[in-house]
Amino acid sequence: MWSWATRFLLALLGLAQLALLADALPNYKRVAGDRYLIGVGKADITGPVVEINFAGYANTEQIGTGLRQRIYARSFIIGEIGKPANRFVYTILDTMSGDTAVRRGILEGVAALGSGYSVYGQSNVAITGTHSHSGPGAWFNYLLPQVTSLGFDKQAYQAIVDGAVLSIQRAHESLQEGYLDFGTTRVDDANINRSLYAYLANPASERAQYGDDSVDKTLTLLRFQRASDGKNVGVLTWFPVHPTSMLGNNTHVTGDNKGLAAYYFEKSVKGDSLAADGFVAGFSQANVGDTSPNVLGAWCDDGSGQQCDFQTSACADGKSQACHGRGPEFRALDLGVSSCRVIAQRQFNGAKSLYNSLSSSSTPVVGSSVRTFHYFQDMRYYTFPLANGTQVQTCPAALGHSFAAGTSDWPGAFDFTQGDSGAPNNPFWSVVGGLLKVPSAAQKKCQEPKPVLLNVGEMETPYAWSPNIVDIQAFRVGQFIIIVAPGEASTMAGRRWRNAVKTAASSLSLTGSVEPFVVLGGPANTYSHYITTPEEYAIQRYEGASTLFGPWALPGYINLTLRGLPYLSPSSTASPPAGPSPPDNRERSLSFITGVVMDNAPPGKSFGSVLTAPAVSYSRGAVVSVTFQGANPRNNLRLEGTFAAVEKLEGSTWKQVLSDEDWRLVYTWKRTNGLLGYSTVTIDWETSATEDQAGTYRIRYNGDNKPLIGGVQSFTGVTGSFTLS
Ligand SMILES: *[C@@H]1O[C@H](CO)[C@@H](O)[C@H](O)[C@H]1NC(C)=O
Ligand SMILES: *[C@@H]1O[C@H](CO)[C@@H](O)[C@H](O)[C@H]1NC(C)=O
Ligand SMILES: *[C@@H]1O[C@H](CO)[C@@H](O)[C@H](O)[C@H]1NC(C)=O
Ligand SMILES: CC(=O)N[C@H]1CO[C@H](CO)[C@@H](O)[C@@H]1O
Repeated sequence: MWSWATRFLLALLGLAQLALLADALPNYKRVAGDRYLIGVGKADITGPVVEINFAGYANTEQIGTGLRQRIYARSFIIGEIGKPANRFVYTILDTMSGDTAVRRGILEGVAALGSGYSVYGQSNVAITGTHSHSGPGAWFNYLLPQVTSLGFDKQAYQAIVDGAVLSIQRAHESLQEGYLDFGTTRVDDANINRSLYAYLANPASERAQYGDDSVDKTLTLLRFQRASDGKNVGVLTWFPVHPTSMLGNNTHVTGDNKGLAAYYFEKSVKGDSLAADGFVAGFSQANVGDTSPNVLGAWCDDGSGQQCDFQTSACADGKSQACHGRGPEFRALDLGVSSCRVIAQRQFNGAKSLYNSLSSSSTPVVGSSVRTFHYFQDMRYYTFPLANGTQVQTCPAALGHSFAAGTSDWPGAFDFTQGDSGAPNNPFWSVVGGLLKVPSAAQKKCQEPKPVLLNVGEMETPYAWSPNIVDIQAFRVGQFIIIVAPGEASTMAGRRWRNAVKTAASSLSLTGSVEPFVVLGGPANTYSHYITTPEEYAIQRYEGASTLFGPWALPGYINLTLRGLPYLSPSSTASPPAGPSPPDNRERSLSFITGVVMDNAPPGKSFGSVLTAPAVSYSRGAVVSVTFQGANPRNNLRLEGTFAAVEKLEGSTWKQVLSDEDWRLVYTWKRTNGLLGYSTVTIDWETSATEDQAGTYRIRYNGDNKPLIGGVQSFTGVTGSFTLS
């Protein structure tokens, strides 16, 4: 019998052999870092694409009519070898934000996967959103963001939860030994500061450290490389830009500029000898608060040809309704589609050239330990000292007057308190609007100089309106530290937060002799709106007005993050006390969202009948548009599947070449007779001279109809063939 020591030596030899094998492959540049367990996974989270309000712009009229691009959860797992407890999951959802209800559902779903998954829990799972403004809403835990969506929708919620759980399962099943390395690059033309007036309130000496950058221009990329053959399995990037390229009147689901950048990246490595099958590209959000993708600035659409007022964003009429940020392609009146493509492309280009350059120069992640911490903190009157010793406190959540005005990325749709446009037609608001409470004296004082418009933190009827309890969380792998922010930090807020963590990490020797590297990701775990610096808060533009917990919110978050930092020490085996549980509003949430009653086809037609056939031929660059007799897509979300497909004739068989995943294939549903349940589906294929081959094609529509009585039935419709040349 061999002793355990002999076996251990043999095992080591085995590993060394594997490493030699990989090093022998000519194309792979071995990262000289330490080994970790790494895994990546992606899954579909596309909820109801019609008849549900979109999350982000809080525009009641922005209700889904279809799908341009399916949305996804992308999960990344990093762990310590041989120590299952020391591991974390970083999930990016193509949604407006992380959320308390969604995170609870995901943790429950992961736990239900069985004993191998018991290592994942509160401490080590981060649920972040890209902050896209072009996907279905109605999944929020708290009342305020439910107002515009008319409440909570189980189907919308469950689609996100199930897809996120599946992405984590896939990442877990793909766990293997590998290396991590990272690099940074500048992406200069994909974001600007939309609240420069507030930014300029930060001290000149502090701003001077960042030159002319009133937003962060740095994109950070973390590369995942498996040890077995040196292939890359994924990348995780951080870059701050609002995914508001798609405008507030777009009604097709997309992942906006982050989801599209991820799509471009994943497509670009298909078939690449350095990339593994199933490669996942995550484009995570960073200190997004005051950034905009509308890089041509904010202009008054009132015929005046003027820029919006620098201080207030108002136009000549004294209001900000006419003020709109302009994306690079703002002249194309296509609901932001063209601008979105450009901003996505710019992020993708930066990330891809950085990825390519990592083969010759990158920073390996070293120090084999992985640590995490998480705790819940009640932000109501948390008292702590500033650096100069002055005691300050955070406050119950509240939103100020400028919140109602919205931003130059999209003006506020209605003023909640005056209830003018929009509000009277909102049955949800009719029920809850009367419950608005005036702020207590302590709250008023605490929030100064914010004039409180919505005193959400002191309103618990019929259930909590906004979070008072937030997630404080950070991860560390080697010298790489991730702050998981429960809100949208402004540019300078993010810098201060990262700098404070970096300084403290150094003085606590969390990363040994290697310099710590800190990123900030979010909005994650719960959506607590904005986080500005105290100086920006004093200005009370939209971002300051939306900083829920008062002027000292940022110093408070920094204090709370630093409090947890010792748990990231390689020698730490402890966790902080869990803190108070946030309320679970999933079962008590109101909903005025009605389900599908029935679908029918008019006499002489059946579901899937072609109503508008394609032409005989098209030249590349043209739009192929066809229409079918349809049914409500809420009957079956077809997760991991497709409503629309382009099929190409290859030999004698039809092969699917484009699906809902593809940006250039657009699915639109239209109710044509509400009483009788008739509807149509239009599928538009925006063909491309560079991306599509000439050939013979046809278009397929997969649908599901709901009879008045009985179960949902699937059907498919297919057009005749046509040629593309
Ligand atoms: C959408 O909004 C933009 C910006 O206000 C406007 O220019 C455009 O005409 C609108 N499009 C539609 C179809 O309403
Ligand atoms: C954070 O605040 C607590 C009091 O709540 C204080 O004891 C601690 O020193 C503060 N930490 C830092 C790093 O300022
Ligand atoms: C400490 O700093 C804060 C924020 O800059 C300031 O408001 C306060 O007056 C300072 N306290 C003292 C004692 O200087
Ligand atoms: C560096 C940067 O993004 N600067 C922009 C800040 O925002 C103003 C308008 O809001 C632009 O004019 C600057 O170019």
